[in-house]
Amino acid sequence: MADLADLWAKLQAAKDSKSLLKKNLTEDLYNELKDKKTSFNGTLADCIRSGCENPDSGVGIYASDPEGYTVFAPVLDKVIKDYHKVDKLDHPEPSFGEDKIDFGNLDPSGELIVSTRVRVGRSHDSFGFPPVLSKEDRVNMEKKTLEALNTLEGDLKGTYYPLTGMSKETQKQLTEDHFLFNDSDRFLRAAGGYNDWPTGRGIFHTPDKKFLVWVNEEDHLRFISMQMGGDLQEVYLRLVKAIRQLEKKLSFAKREGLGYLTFCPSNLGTTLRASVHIKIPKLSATPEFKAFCDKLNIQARGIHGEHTESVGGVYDISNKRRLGLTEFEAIQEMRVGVEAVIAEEKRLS
Ligand code: ADP
Ligand code: CIR
Repeated sequence: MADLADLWAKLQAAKDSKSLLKKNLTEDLYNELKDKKTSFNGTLADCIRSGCENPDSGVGIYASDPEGYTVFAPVLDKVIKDYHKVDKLDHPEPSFGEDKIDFGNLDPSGELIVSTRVRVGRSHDSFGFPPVLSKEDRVNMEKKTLEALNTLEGDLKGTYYPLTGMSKETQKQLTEDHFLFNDSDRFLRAAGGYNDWPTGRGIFHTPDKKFLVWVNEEDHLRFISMQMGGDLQEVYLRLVKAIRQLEKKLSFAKREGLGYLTFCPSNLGTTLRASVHIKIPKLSATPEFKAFCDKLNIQARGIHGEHTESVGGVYDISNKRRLGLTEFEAIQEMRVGVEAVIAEEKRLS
C-alpha cells in the first residue's frame, strides 16, 4: 500500500482534481498533520488514500476512526464546512420529534410513490473505521453488534444473515431488491472499506424486511426502515423506535458540533437520508428538474443507489442536508420536497 509521501505526490500531480480534499489539504496543513496518529493508530494516509488514488472523487477524504475527526480536524473541518455548506460546526443535539409528527402517507392514492426508506448511520465509539480495523476487530465488532440486535423485540425482532456463507445468487437478489449492499464502490474500496471482505459483514432483518441493519458496510451500522408505498410516518417512527432501543445497548460515536460520526464526512450529523422511489416521468424530463430539486434542498438519484441511472422515470428523491439541522427538520424538509414534487408532476400531467 502506498505510503503517505506517495499519496501526497499523487494528489499534487492531480492538477484537474475537483475534490474537496484537493481544495482543502494545503501544503501547510499536510506538514502539520503528516506525523499525527490517533489512539486507534489512524494516520493521514488512512484518511486521504481514496481521494489520492481517485482524483475524480467528490469529497476524497474519510476519517480513519472516530478520533480522526479531532486529530485531523484542521483538514476535516474545512471539508465538512465545504461539503455541508455551513460556516460553523454547531450541529444541534438529536431531536426526532416523534410526538409532533403529522405527515402520514405522502401519496394516499398510491399513484406515484413506489416505496419509502429512511436510514441513519451509526459507529461504535470503541472501534476504528475500516482502514484501521483488523480481521479480528471486524469479527469482534460483528459479535458486539449482534448481541444488541438480538435484544430487539416485537416488530423489530429479526435474524442476522452474515455475508460469509451467503450464496452469490441470494446476495444478488437481495441487492437488486434494494435490501443489501455489495463491494462495488471503488472509492470505498480504496479507503479500505472492503478489507477482509466479507468477514464481519452481514444484514439483519425482520421477516417482513421493513427493518434492516447493514453491518460493516461503509459504516459500522446502518439502520434502515423501508416499505412499499408512501407512508413516511410509519417508516420514520419504526426507525426512531429502533434507534431508541439500540442506543440503550450500544454506545455510538458522537462529537459536539458534529453530531453522530460516520466514516465519510458527507454523512455526519443526523446521518439521516429519507427517500422515496417515485414515478415522475414528466417533471424529470424538464430542463428545470435539477434546479427544482436544489431549491427544495432535495436530491435525485437513480433507483439502484448513488451514481446510478433512473429506470422508467422512477427516481430516488431524498433530503440533501444532514448536518446543521435536527432529524425532525431533515425529515420535514424531505416531506415538503416530496409533496412539491408530487404537485408539480400532477400539474404537468
Ligand atoms: P444510502 O447511502 O442511503 O444507503 P444508496 O443510494 O447507496 O443510499 O442506496 C442504497 C440502497 O437503498 C439501494 O439499493 C437503493 O435502491 C435503495 N433505496 C434507497 N431509497 C429507496 C426507497 N425509497 N425504496 C426502495 N429502495 C431504496
Ligand atoms: C467521493 O469522494 O466521491 C467518494 N469518497 C464518495 C463520497 C460519498 N458521499 C457523497 O458524495 N455523498
